Amino acid sequence: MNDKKCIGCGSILQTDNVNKEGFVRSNVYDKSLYCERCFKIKHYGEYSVLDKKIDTDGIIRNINSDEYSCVAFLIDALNLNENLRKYINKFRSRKYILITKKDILPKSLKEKKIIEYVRNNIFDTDNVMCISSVKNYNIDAFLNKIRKDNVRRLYIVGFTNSGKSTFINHILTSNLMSPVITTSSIPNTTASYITIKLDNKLTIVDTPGFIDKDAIYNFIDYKKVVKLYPKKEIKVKTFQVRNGYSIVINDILRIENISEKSNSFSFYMSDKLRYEKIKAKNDKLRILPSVSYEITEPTDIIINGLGFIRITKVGSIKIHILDLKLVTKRKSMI
Ligand SMILES: Nc1nc2c(ncn2[C@@H]2O[C@H](COP(=O)(O)OP(=O)(O)OP(=O)(O)O)[C@@H](O)[C@H]2O)c(=O)[nH]1
Ligand SMILES: [Mg+2]
Repeated sequence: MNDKKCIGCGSILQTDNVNKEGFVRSNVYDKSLYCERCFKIKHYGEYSVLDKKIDTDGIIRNINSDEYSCVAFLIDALNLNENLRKYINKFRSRKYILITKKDILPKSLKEKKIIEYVRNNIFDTDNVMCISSVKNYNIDAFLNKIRKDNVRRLYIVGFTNSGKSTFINHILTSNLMSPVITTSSIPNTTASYITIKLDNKLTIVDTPGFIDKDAIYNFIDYKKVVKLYPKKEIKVKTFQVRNGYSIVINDILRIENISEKSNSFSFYMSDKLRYEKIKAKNDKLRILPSVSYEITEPTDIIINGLGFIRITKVGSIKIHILDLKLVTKRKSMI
């Protein structure tokens, strides 16, 4: 069999194994542009998680060995944290950092602050921008920039679900090409490289997203995660929390004010989550692993893949959560 590829996810089409990437029924192989998984995602929104381990180091090695490569590292605006630094630093080529999904951020989170945070804590470059594919924000500005920089081949990389394929579809549309790449809110949508020659000067390559072991989709069912991820501008929920009181979110986390003075917790997360204020004597989720933080300045507690909690006042807090790896903190960006 030759190596005809699925135009939606980049897998080589095959007719042998229904559970492996790139499967199509043999009677439709000749006329298929998409594998069965992509076809279903596109037409029925049906979720099935790809049975394939993404070889992050292999992808990085490949890109590093391409002398014409430049990299656009896409970061979901809700997942900005310092752990990203070590991934970005693995790429040797020229790097552009794009913070995606600007449209879901509340207006109070200023672009200037986000860029400042990235430059100070993740990677210091002039080439940082916030974008939104949904709102067509800064996409043309970015394309103009890379054309001016004479970029020949741009690899779009980053963690799964950061919006790489959606971004490329958007570029395709604005270049009067069809937005054929499959996108979805489940992890691992793109399975292999998808190379698109925009014109004689510029080629863009979509890549499979890296899997973040410490993100929420590893700890709760994918279908639930899809529902818990904000789709439109976040409406921040703020609670005044007295000593001993906690806010519980679904069966995911409990955050407790353990200092004498009351504090204010603001949740930059989906409004589909269930928030509940409870008293100290209520043991809900106390069984989960916990971590305490001393808050000495306005701080964001990031729950990887879900959003973050802004804490404004000095004091101590305790978080019980499905897994402690989900939690990181940073100086508040607001
Ligand atoms: N609100 C909003 N959602 C976006 C934006 N870009 C992408 N998304 C959503 O984010 C989810 C993931 O998008 P994809 O483009 O499939 O992400 P990806 O990085 O290609 O993911 P993998 O192929 O798994 O690595 C989808 O539900 C998209 O609709 C954006 O600009 N704004
Ligand atoms: Mg993709």
